[in-house]
Amino acid sequence: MRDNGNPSAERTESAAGINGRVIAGLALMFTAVTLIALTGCRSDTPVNTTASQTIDAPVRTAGPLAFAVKTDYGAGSEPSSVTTGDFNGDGKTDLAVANYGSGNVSIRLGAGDGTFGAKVDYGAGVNPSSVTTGEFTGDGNTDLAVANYGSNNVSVFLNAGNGTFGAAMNYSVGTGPGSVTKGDFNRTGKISLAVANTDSDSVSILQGVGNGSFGAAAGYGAGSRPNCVAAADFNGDGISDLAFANYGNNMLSILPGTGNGTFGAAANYAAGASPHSVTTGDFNGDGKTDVAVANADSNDVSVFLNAGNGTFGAAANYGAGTYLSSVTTGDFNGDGKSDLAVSNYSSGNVSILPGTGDGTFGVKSDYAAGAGPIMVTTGDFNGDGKTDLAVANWESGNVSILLNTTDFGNS
Ligand SMILES: [Ca+2]
Ligand SMILES: [Ca+2]
Ligand SMILES: [Ca+2]
Ligand SMILES: [Ca+2]
Repeated sequence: MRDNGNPSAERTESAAGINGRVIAGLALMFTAVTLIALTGCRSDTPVNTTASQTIDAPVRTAGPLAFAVKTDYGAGSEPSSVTTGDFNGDGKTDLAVANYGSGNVSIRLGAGDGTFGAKVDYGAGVNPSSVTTGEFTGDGNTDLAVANYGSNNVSVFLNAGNGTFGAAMNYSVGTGPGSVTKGDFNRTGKISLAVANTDSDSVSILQGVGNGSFGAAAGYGAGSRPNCVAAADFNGDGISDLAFANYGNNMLSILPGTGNGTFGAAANYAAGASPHSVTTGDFNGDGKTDVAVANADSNDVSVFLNAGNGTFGAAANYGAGTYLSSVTTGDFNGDGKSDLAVSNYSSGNVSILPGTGDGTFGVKSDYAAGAGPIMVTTGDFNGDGKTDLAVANWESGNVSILLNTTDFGNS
């Protein structure tokens, strides 16, 4: 259906289409069909947060979901991925953005009132496709890892403790890495990295040493064109497993972790057309981690409920906007139930699908982002206890911040 040729060549042609010609419609078509293939992935590991939200949060009478009109902050060229963390340790949530076109990562420190300070850029590899946070050294400061699609490596940036980062240390992975996430895959208490290699149909595991360096990558098969990887414990054995969105064969793949840093054979589940992003959460409140996948070509989200042993039933599908590029979880209306946030690349907005708590989702509501939103992530940017949104807009070269203004009611 798509991406049968050389993806790098397609992306080069696409970039030329955007930058070299003034044929907006054609450029948009190229972008939507090819560029988005490389990201749109929730690269954090939200399972713990989601579980605590679902189980521990007080049940409240939530008002209608509402977000303020977006505020935009400039990024580099073709921002492909955004994540959040407290990089300077002031208790306020900051932003990290990977820029595909400019080969760097942009940091903006949060002021705590929903606004952000000036952008500081750090050079990464060629065509960064994904950024995640982790504590790689044990000093309590949040570090960064960036997957570089064009240079087939991962750049690790160590935090000096004040929100500034040292020069990148680069580690080779497979071909065309499209996504990076973290986990303790060998139960050493040290954070390792899992990288989905979109062009070599594999995952690379970089074992964390604990001092900020990583051991050589070990590779495993991961389906056909894995574009996004998420780590979570699906079978409840206390060991991190991996989930992949594979747009080459329209499958969700689950790789069980063995606990020594290796993984067992993949189990595959049918998703919609061209799944590009995967996230995890407990959608029915049974304490077992479920999965949601955003399907670009079928314009819907596939929700897979965990049978309890790490296997999944058939997907239930929920429509969102057009050309879904990413999905993540959060409790946006304060009812203690996990909801879904989806970025719609071609519609230029974000859809929120409210969770009912029984594993199903209600009618979506839409909120405007920039042009070509390729990834949405969450954070509380103004410290009011309500989960806000940050959206990386590929075509407009910025990040949209949408503050949650929902009336959570009395707790
Ligand atoms: Ca901060
Ligand atoms: Ca569940
Ligand atoms: Ca909710
Ligand atoms: Ca907030």
